[in-house]
Amino acid sequence: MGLQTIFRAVIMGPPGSGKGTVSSRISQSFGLKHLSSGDILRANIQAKTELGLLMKACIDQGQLVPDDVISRLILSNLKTMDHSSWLLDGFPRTVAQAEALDTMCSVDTVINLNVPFDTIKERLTSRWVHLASGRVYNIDFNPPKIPGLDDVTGEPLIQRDDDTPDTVSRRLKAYENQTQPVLEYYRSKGVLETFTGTETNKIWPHVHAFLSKRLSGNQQDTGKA
Ligand code: G5P
Ligand code: MG
Repeated sequence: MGLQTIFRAVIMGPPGSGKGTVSSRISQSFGLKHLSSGDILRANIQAKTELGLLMKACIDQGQLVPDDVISRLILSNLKTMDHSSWLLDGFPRTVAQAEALDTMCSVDTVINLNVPFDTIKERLTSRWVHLASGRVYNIDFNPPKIPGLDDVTGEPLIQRDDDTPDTVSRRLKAYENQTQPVLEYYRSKGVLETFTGTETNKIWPHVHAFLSKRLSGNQQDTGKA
């Protein structure tokens, strides 16, 4: 544990750009622990926690939840992962959140999925998710083996309440206004890595190659230490 270098990554991109899909490939290939703010919020809603009940209206309307609430939630989760490499998905989403994260640690790399809005809209209305694991499916792109059921657990899949066309539009606006400035924030720190495309399967090999290089660099650092 002590010899290993910890790698801290963030994955960004508009709603539906494939953050969840690419994150699960990254955690399978490179062993980074995947932490998704949206998955954590939805788990709270499903468990009817006080936080979940408070945040549900916000999320269903396609608005961002308050910075202080989400920052506290994510930072406390990250503290429990002190000794492992991680990949943050869905956080930070505002400059205030990025600054909050910086008070705890610096980010080694930010993977930015740059997918056009037109491509995204139709993906989200045909998305099905397994809430407990965060696994995502798509009727066209990666359908479950048995319609309506999760491949691994066989449990039922659901559609997200915020995947209706109107709410998707609002989420895209929130992304433009509140999240795009975060890209600038990380670009100025020199850690932003942008991957552009309309298909995850074409973007993925580039992400894989980039991380292979970055992570082997990390291991060399370990060797020297
Ligand atoms: P989330 O949960 O972070 P979003 O809106 O950022 O939600 P989302 O919708 O989860 O992002 P994604 O993870 O980027 O999208 O994309 P995905 O699920 O992998 O892929 C989308 C669909 O496309 C899937 O069905 C997938 O199978 C399919 N797909 C992938 N690739 C392809 C392809 O190449 N082709 C095709 N045809 N399909 C493909 O946040 C939700 C809400 O929580 C709150 C906010 O209210 C937010 O709206 N929230 C926060 N609020 C404030 N601050 C934060 N930090 C917050 N984090 C969450
Ligand atoms: Mg997601």
